[in-house]
Amino acid sequence: MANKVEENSLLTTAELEQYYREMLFIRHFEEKCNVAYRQGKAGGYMHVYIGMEALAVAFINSIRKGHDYVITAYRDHAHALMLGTDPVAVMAEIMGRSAGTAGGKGGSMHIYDPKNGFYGGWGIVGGHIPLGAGLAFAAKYRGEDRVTLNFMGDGASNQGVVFETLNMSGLWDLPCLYIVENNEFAMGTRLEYHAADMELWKRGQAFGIRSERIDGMDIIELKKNAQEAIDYVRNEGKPMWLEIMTYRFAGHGAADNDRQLYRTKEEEQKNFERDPVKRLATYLIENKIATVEKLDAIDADTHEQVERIYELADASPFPNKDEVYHNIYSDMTPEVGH
Ligand SMILES: Cc1ncc(C[n+]2csc(CCOP(=O)(O)OP(=O)(O)O)c2C)c(N)n1
Ligand SMILES: [Mg+2]
Repeated sequence: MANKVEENSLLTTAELEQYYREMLFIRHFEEKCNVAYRQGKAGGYMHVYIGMEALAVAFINSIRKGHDYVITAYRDHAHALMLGTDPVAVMAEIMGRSAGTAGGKGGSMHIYDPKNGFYGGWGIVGGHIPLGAGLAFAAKYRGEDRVTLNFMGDGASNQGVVFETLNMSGLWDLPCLYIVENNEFAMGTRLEYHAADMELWKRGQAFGIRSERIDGMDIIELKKNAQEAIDYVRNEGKPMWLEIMTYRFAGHGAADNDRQLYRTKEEEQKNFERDPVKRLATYLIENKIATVEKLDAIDADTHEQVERIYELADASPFPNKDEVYHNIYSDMTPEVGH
């Protein structure tokens, strides 16, 4: 039977445990990616989602998976994992192997899996925002009730093309949810050095778009707000702009080894206390929804899963020379009724 806590949060014990498991799975997956990078098994650029796990978990659990569309920038592993992309294919892509989502040609920044509604994985800051609006336009034009989740960073939200896209979205009522993952940094540039107005949530308002700022570290609150926003976009057939307050726990990318050049250890420590995984663990234990032993078992289990994923990805060969022109371009036109 649902207890008081569950009634308040409108989430069941099973859902809360699922989100805990998913956030931990992403965290262990990302930690393993960092290991792979240090081993020289992942090349190029790689950016992990540690500290931000609640965002992908809350939003992607609030859509119709495989029906709705998702697009994001290069910090993209978690979005694919949450949409149901084979985790071995994600890890193999990061390691440049033929079992990867793009046969090992895209790498970490270009995970792509349209069968699961994932349209990438893009490296040019802000470049994918109009592409996401295009997905939303296609859905509207075809009379489909699909929602597009268009994720971007706080830095990306300064790009000129974002404002053009918002104008068209407001003008044409595109069913697109813009989600600004405000992790307080654009590479080594702090928010206060890159944004004239740090209240990024206001930016949608200029285009008549409903706009809000939401906490991104409390998965219970976030899940409720994410569902409400997605329902609004789907039911009203209108865009929405959200700023989600989070923090990037790791460096910008795997090659960023000197975070103290742009932030202090004290600041980091203060923000690590906002950890969405620890926060949910405390909530589950204090409210007697789960025991410490249960949470430890989930931790060990997800850790073990990731180890196996890594081994399978590592067993996949590098692409053959004759595959060099495969998986380079993709027709992004969403298939009708996929
Ligand atoms: C058009 C363009 N300019 C610059 C870069 C270099 N660059 C890569 S990531 C990044 C910072 C983006 O920060 P943000 O949008 O906040 O995303 P986050 O990395 O925090 O997720 C920059 C400037 C780029 N990839 N594309
Ligand atoms: Mg950022």
